[in-house]
Amino acid sequence: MARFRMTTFRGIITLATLTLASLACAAESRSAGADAEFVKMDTNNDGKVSADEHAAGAKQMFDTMDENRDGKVTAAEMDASHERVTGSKAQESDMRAAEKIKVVDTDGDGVLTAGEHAAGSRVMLEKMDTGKDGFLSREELAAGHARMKK
Ligand SMILES: [Ca+2]
Ligand SMILES: [Ca+2]
Ligand SMILES: [Ca+2]
Repeated sequence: MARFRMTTFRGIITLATLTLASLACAAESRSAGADAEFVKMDTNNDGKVSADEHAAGAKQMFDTMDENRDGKVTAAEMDASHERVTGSKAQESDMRAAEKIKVVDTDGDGVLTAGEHAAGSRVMLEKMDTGKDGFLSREELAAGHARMKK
């Protein structure tokens, strides 16, 4: 009887461990994009992204998107870079590149300059910095991403 109970107990533990593991896994894949981005931006590895680190990360992203290096990012370049980075075409559910540009395109010419992109990412940082300490925590970045996807 004792033996039977022990086996049942072990079975429950195993089940619980498996469930936890798969939950953690699901959460991980959901926030993997934000997490990878966070690690990349947190260049001094202090666990938070400063305004400077965020600006540097945004600049890097801009340069990656600006394929022909003319200092401007067009909707086509943005779509192409999305394909390069993710390996798949932008989904219907994703925001169109033209719409993304419109959000920060202050002079409304449909093209993003480095200045417009920098200003836009500063606004984004302020919006995501819900703790208002001037830094982005991992959680704030993940939450910001989750909000953007809605
Ligand atoms: Ca940092
Ligand atoms: Ca360009
Ligand atoms: Ca513009």
